Amino acid sequence: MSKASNKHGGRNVLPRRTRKLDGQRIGHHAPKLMRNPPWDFPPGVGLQGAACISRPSPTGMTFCHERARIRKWVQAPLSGKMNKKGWQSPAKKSDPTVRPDMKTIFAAILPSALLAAAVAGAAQAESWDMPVAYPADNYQTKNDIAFAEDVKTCSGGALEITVHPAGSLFKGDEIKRAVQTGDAQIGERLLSAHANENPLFAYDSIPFLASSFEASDRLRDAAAPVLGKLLESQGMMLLYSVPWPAQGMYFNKEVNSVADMAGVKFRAYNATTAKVAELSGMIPTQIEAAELKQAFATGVVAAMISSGATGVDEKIWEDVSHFYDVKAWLPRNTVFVNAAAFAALPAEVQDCLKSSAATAQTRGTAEAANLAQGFVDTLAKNGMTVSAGSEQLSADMSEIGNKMTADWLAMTGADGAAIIDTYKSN
Ligand code: PCA
Repeated sequence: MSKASNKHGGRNVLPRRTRKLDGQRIGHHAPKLMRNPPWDFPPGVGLQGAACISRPSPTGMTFCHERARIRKWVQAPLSGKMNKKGWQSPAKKSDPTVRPDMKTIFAAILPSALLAAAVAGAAQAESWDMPVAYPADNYQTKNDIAFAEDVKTCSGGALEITVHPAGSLFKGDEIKRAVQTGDAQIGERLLSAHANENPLFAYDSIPFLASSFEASDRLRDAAAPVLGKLLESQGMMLLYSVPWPAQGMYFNKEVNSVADMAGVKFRAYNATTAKVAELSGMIPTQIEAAELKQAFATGVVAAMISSGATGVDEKIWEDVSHFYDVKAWLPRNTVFVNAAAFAALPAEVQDCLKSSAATAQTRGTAEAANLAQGFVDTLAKNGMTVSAGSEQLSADMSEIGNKMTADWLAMTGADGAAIIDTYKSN
């Protein structure tokens, strides 16, 4: 594997989300299609493994996807029960930019026997897209895939969720907005990365507040009502969250105190990590996991705070030499659903989604705890110097942590205080 390569190989094979209906930019699988107008959908189906379809959504996006998925989208209007954003509603024949009549499409792309079966099935089945930011073989993503399988089973096939790993459908920093607007029905996101929008999203990234899996679960429960309300106010519903192992510090040199960090270029994944960097004299740049390997390989950054899990995902020993297991906090990936898409489900499918979410939360948390030490061992086995860090480093970091906790409490007011009080009293 070359230095710049990473585990996000799927990005080369999975179709990429396309940018805009104005048509100048399009997923690399289907350059031909935009030379034809969007109503030339059937020829697009003939492209290698992918096709594009324009959806008259408020954001005016064109999507490219594997043919099977496109067929499902095309079927969706027949079910008449997709989300309320309008992009799934039946095409208006008078508007040439909208999809052609269903029968025309099916006649062009499916043999008639298959057509009959597909139309019959479309009356019940609902297909959802679940964009996630992390690689397909990361335990978080595997847990999401198991969740999707559970949902398919307990809904008797009425709801099928397709997990799109490694930012392949929406990039990490676009996922929350995509679910909010209904461009995706469900998604997983490191919500703390949206703390600039509301600092409450960073409840899981307060340094040294909850540094064990057990404490992290208690903090999650304490925060759930506030976080649930916050997501609700944005048109979404909280489903489940799974922690990352405790966060340590990666450097390409020995570091024994904050003074040793001065001037180092640092990869941040949220406002908290950026703040730690600033308070330690480093230079932060926010970089999604999918771009992380390249950023290290090309020298854009030389340090980060993350878990052993991400270090192993990215074969980080090819880029840095030291891991300090300071166990600063356990950030979470949170799974949430578009509220209108959820409301449109039959009651029994809603129940199925919720119970599968509860199972996923328990299963994912147990998996994180099981794997945590192994990740750190793998870093060491691959030649990295792994330690808990010097006393000076601990003292410096806890001083930074105290300041950041006070800042967070000041920014979040009564809601933040309620989370901490409930957490501490449980
Ligand atoms: N890995 C993720 C977030 C926290 C973690 O351990 C990342 O570095 O992007």
